[in-house]
Amino acid sequence: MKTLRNMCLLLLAVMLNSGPIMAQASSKKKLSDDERMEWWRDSKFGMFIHWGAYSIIGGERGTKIAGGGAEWAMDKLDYTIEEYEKYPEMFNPQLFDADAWVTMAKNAGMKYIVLTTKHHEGFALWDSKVSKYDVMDTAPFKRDVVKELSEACKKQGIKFCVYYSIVDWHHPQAQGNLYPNYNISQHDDPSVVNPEFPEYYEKFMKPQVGELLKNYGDIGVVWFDGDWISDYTTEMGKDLYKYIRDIQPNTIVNNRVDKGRTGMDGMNNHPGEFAGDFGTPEQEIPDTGIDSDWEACMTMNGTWGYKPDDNNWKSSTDLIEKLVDIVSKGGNFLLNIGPDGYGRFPAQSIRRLDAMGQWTKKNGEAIYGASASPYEKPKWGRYTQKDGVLYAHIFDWPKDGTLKLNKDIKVKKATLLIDPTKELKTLGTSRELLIDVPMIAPDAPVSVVKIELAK
Ligand code: FHN
Repeated sequence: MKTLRNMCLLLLAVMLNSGPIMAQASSKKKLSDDERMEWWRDSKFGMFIHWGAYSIIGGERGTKIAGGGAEWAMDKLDYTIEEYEKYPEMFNPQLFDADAWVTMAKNAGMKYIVLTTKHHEGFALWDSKVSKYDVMDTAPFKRDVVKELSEACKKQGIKFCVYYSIVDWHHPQAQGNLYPNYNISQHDDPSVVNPEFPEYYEKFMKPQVGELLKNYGDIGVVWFDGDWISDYTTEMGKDLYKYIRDIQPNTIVNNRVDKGRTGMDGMNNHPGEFAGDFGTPEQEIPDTGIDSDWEACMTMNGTWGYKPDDNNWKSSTDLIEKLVDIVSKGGNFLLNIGPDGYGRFPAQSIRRLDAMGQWTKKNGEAIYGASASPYEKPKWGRYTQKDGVLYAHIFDWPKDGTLKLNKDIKVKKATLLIDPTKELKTLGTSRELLIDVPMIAPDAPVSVVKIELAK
């Protein structure tokens, strides 16, 4: 009797521990839209990872070097499907270490990771049952990258998110009008449509997206791309958004799930209602704040995928200022890494992550959970605000030791963010608010003055 009882208890424990992840995800309380977006709005800073078979190619073929992003190697270096297949067949990045990747993101101050689970080349980085063109069946690697990275994120407490390309250059039904004769003027040409695309959508794409949502625990964001092909319709976008939220009700989805934007514009600008939770300006930061959720994605050099020929690196100072600029306008910053074909982050990227981590460790209070500034951009930098506190992020330190701010700011107390013990002298005049600061920037490249506001 006792043995039977023990067996029942054991069975119950096993069921509770190893129940399908989907059941775990969907049994969670359904949040309101604001609750659902909360972690993402507070996070501000995430890591984009562009990794695939193109990371072996590095944007080079013989004497040719692909212009722009090296993740477009298949298109730009004129590979046929058969020629290109040899790269997934040699994908074996023995130096891939999911824990080390996540640690680097965390140390940089990033709160979420978006991995290209399948980019335009069509090669899937997880164990897909829909297709054999994946890391387990085609590649010698035989390790499920999505599984390892999602588990490392969970272990280290950061959100795991998936990028998925709608266009698929390996799939005969989903190449859009981009391949093999890419022509940007055809982006919105509705006459160029593959009548078999709906079959790809129903039998390939949707099931693949379903796998990502059912088998890898909570997915923070589903980040679509390749939405511009004429074959993909707004009806599919709305259907897909619903499908995703039915599986994981609290997941966030970017605006490229639908057809609300013109060409490559970041924000929706077509009339009508569109699915998607946030806009996606790419390689640009809007001039002013935008009154809806948005995330600027950007490369550290000029390419998303690994490209040793591209040495046009943005400086760490520039990247820190971009983070502040984005937060001061109410957005998130999704900063890209293009690991190589062995699984290593480029040294230049690691240096920049380190520098950003040093800065965010000291100044994170002025970034995470902060919102857009109510004041116009000052000449010397940017403002962010949170809980009755205004943060002045100073890019150009005043040579005369006096910081000039908007006259409407009413101060209770001002200090340097890195030295809360020493109160700074302030003087309100009819034209501006003046704050006495040290002659030398205490925390270059961006020093922050914390201003507690009077009620
Ligand atoms: O074509 C892609 C590109 O390779 C890269 O993935 C970026 C990231 O946002 N999105 C596309 C262009 O919009």
